[in-house]
Amino acid sequence: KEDGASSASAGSGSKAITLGFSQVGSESGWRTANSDSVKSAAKEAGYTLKFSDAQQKQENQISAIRNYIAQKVDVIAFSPVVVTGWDAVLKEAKAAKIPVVLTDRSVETSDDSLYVTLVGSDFTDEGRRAAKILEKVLEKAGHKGAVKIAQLEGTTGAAPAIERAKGFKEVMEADHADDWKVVVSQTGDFTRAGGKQVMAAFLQSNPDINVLFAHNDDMAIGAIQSIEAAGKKPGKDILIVSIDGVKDGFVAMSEGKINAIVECNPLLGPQLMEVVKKVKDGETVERWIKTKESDFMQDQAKDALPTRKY
Ligand code: GYE
Repeated sequence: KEDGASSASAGSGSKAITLGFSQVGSESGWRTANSDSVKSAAKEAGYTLKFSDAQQKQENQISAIRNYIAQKVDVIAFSPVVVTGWDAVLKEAKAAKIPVVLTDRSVETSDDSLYVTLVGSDFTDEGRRAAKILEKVLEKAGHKGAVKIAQLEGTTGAAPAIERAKGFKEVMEADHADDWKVVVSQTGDFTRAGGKQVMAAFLQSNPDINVLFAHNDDMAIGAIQSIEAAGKKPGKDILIVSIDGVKDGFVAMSEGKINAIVECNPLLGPQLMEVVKKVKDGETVERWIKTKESDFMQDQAKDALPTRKY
């Protein structure tokens, strides 16, 4: 799906920048906010943006990138759906002398020269923060006894799924080896429908689950439907921690259904445009431009909700 150029204001002067952006998809509230941020920041900066949505398929992203190379855009930016399998197309971009900026998600590559920088969050740290905030949630709920955790993973092979699981596990194994256990873990592909379906199966196979760690709010929201359908209270019978901090996540938290949220900021557009300009001008940029974010407990939800920007 190609939206084509969405900025008409760039003109044809020597300063005009054409940016080709290949988006993962439109799987979540986070993604929608991220796409909006990229589009509006490009417009603001006066760039010509070529934007395409890969519908969570790597082959679509690869062909979008090939298109941008053929169109000789100035810079290519993309948010890779999974971490592996990019070397060939990135080498084509390099051969065409088109710099590549990663946004949001990272890639695994043996050749560091294949991309200039990553603008995005530290997902391993988000996983650690999720485990740390779960400690507070358990304490607040006065929870005693075994902690039986269900994990809803993001898209298999995607950086945020791999790293959030890793960070969470790290804290769990270091500090809670005796009392916490992930009893079931499966992908819900970062979607509500996925979260709902997988949680329903979890509740069948493991009715004694008392904690849900969801890699994003959308899957948590889907899971809440299945928890309620099973006659249980989300946020009470099953304590829920998720990641992102989208508006619907905050709504669920203010209703008492999510216990805590680790924020992951999708508003990467303005930073991306800055970096694109520097890269086009041949300036050196940091290898990883990290996003700053916070954590929220349920009792902060009502106050925070009106100020949430996405
Ligand atoms: O958490 C999820 C989205 O890559 C950080 O992708 C992003 C993740 C985000 O679908 O909601």
